[in-house]
Amino acid sequence: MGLQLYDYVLSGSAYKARLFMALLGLDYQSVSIDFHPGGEHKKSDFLQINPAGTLPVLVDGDLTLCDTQAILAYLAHKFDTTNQWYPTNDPVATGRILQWLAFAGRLTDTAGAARLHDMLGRSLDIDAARKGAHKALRELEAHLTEQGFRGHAFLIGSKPTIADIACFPYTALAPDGGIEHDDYPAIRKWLIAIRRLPGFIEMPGIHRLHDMRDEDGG
Ligand SMILES: N[C@@H](CCC(=O)N[C@@H](CS)C(=O)NCC(=O)O)C(=O)O
Repeated sequence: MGLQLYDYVLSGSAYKARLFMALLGLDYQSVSIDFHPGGEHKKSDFLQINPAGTLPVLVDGDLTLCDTQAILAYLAHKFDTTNQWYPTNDPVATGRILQWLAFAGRLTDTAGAARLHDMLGRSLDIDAARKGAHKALRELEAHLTEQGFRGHAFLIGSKPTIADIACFPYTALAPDGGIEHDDYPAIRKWLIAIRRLPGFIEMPGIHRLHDMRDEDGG
């Protein structure tokens, strides 16, 4: 059997896996989970697959992987013949990618949480979530501005890696949680660069480039 993804259409985390598989040209079977309103990811059948009760989950034969960033790393190692997306032969790039994969977790916990609050009525401290998201976006903006000075369009260099894929969805979806992009020009440019990648796919809330205002004239 091929790849299987436990999936939910509105999940930014599941979209990371869907997007990366599309960019790699991989086929997979989607197993749709009723995250909302059904809460199927917290029920016993799903908890046997992922005790953490989170989406997505990737199954490849005997392997079950439950963390989105781990899924991206696994897919890159197994299927990326170019060694572009996760160049583990380069210690500096590896360290930097792992740093941004951890940062992606902060985006999920802040911008992603604010989106759950605003879109699905999740009860949480929305002010803390938005404050944390803006702090993370300021860090991302500063890094991408520096990268721009070096002539680099992406987080690690001139080519996209799994770090970009991990950080993209909750940055792009931040306005769904009341976190606007107005103060982050370098981030807006980076979001467009990712949308330009061959094989890019959309999700609700992240449209294809031709639906957007193009900010750099391309
Ligand atoms: N650290 C996990 C977090 C993934 C995550 O938070 N997924 C969301 C869906 S986008 C989820 O399942 N949340 C459970 C919930 O809020 O009930 C990962 O990156 O895989």
